[in-house]
Amino acid sequence: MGITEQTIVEQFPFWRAALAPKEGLPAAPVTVFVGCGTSYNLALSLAASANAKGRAAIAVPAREWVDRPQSYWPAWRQAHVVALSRSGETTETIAAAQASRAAGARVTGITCAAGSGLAAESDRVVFAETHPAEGIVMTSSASLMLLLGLQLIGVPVGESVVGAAEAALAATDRAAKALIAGRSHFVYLGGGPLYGIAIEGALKLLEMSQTFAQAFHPLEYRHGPISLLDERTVGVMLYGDARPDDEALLVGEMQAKGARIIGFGGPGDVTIDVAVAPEVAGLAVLPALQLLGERVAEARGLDTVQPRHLTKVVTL
Ligand code: F1P
Repeated sequence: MGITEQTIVEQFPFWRAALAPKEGLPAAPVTVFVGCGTSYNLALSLAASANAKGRAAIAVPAREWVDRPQSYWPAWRQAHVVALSRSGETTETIAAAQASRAAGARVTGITCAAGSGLAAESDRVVFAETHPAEGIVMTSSASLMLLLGLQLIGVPVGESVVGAAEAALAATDRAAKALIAGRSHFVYLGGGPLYGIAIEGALKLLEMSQTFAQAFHPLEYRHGPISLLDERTVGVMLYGDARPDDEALLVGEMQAKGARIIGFGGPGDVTIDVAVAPEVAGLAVLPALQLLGERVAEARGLDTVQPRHLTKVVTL
């Protein structure tokens, strides 16, 4: 087993260590989740989850929040900012925390690096210890920061989620080889909090395997992007709780046009059970999506420890 795969399959003890309940985020007119790359994808998912819990929230790429916060929220100085960064050293994310505080906003940092630059720029730091072997590709830390973020917005995360994630990972691994054989175009579909998770699944796959991957809200896919679908396509459907029947119809349409589908929580050529409350479904499927990237890379003979053009931390 390669090092990246180890950080995926061995992440669950770190989840269990992070389960202790946390004090929630302070009240604010708006909560702004910022980050870069994977951390931004997590921000997207968390903002959707926060809104569903009654906390007005948006997600903004860290550099956008530095350069033009007024484009994202008119009363941006009144925001509570939650900055996510595994390394705590990404220049744009530190700058977002600094700019927020300079404008009078308070900042909560979510990180896997307690003594980092982000920690120094945060009013409160929420930290989880991650797999020590994690390298350039963010795996275990992504799941952990999502877990922490869910706790901070009041979503209960318990042992049952950990078990469900382990089961989804194992089931995905059993299905992966046959599912991806001969396929080179991957489409991830998810709505609400699962949209950020779909984007993260696509990012993981393209970072690890240099394979074309895109993500869409499920029914948006029919409005143009479906023109690329053919017998080279794998569809990854993250079924939501709002309109699973419509999502299943879309899956049928995609299959009829040649796609092979892995359905998390609903029908496909392969179905992966996601036996958890909808508000933690994204967390439960994330390790399985990480492993899918690893399996595609493996099939292409690519090294996921040194992915092309990528570094662990992006600084300016
Ligand atoms: C953000 C990030 C990662 C990506 C790569 C470069 O890092 O974009 O998502 O995998 O390693 O940096 P961080 O701010 O979460 O440390």
